[in-house]
Amino acid sequence: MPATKIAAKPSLKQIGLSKETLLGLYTNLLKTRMLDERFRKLFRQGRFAGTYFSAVGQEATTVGPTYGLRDEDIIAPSHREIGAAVTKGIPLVHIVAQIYARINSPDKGKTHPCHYGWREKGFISPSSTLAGQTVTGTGCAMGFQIQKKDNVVIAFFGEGATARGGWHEAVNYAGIHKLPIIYVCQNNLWAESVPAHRQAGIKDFSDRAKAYGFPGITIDGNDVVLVHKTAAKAIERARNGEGPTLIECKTYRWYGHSEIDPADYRREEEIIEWKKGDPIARAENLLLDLGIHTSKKREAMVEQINQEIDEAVAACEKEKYAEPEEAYNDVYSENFPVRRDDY
Ligand SMILES: Cc1ncc(C[n+]2csc(CCOP(=O)(O)OP(=O)(O)O)c2C)c(N)n1
Ligand SMILES: [Mg+2]
Repeated sequence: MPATKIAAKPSLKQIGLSKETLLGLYTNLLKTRMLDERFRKLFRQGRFAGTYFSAVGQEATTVGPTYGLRDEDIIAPSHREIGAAVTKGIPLVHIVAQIYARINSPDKGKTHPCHYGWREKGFISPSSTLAGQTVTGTGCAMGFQIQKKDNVVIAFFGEGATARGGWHEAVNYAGIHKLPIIYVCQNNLWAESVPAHRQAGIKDFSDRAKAYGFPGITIDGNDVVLVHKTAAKAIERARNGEGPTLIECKTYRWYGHSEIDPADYRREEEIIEWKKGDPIARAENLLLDLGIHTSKKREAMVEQINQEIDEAVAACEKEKYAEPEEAYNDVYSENFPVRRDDY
């Protein structure tokens, strides 16, 4: 009888990350997933208005690059970056208040759900115009370069946004000036109902970087270890003044474009196939194999996270909406610290 091959269990050394980093990544993945699923439920219950853009299935693409950043580093997010908001350390109560558009939200209820932002943690409130945050983020990277600071910017966007003119202008500028920015493309194969092959004549969106003179790489976006390590290298490059990197993370959104989209333009088999590669389950299995996690620990984590979410939701549901005059506050800044002629 042929000997059965037993797959060797990985070691921490082979993975190349510390136990603390792996547990940190996993905790943020789990928290993001639980918060996201809770928001979907709360929306269906009619507890907040508008819609909700779930990022379930894509968590590793945002948690991986954001974990370990400095407070001074800047995130330029789009509409599916709940994982970056959680991982950068925006308090849950601010995240929930943003979704509920209440006065205790950092933007005091000015913007649409999923436009998280908090100045203290360098998290820019995104613009609804796709790729708008790529332009603002590139401007922030220019600011760091002018100020001779070794901070970095991470700009997130979907593959659909890379067709926008502003996106190309921003990355071209970053390539010319070797700006400290990492562009993370979450290629979830769809831009609303438009499949990726109807959005571009290329298979890998990282190829776009070639035109702008900096490296582009395509990776499995559901492998949080790979995403984190790839981003860490790009961050180091940026801090060393070597310029931008484009990282394309292949991933998949499990649900509709937003909660009001039944997503019936997708084949059931495609969804089933991608769910098999669930980034949270993959991270969890790795930790179990490494012997640094147990199902009992998971239960305790789930209980604690649920309690934190319950408290944040209860606090926000008690809050008021802003008065209409609030629309005029915090819109323009009198304070422009960077002088263009210093450049
Ligand atoms: C300039 C502009 N066009 C259209 C929209 C409407 N819109 C919002 S998200 C979206 C799809 C974006 O697809 P992608 O960039 O791949 O991100 P994903 O939603 O898949 O995460 C569209 C068309 C918009 N916000 N801005
Ligand atoms: Mg997309």
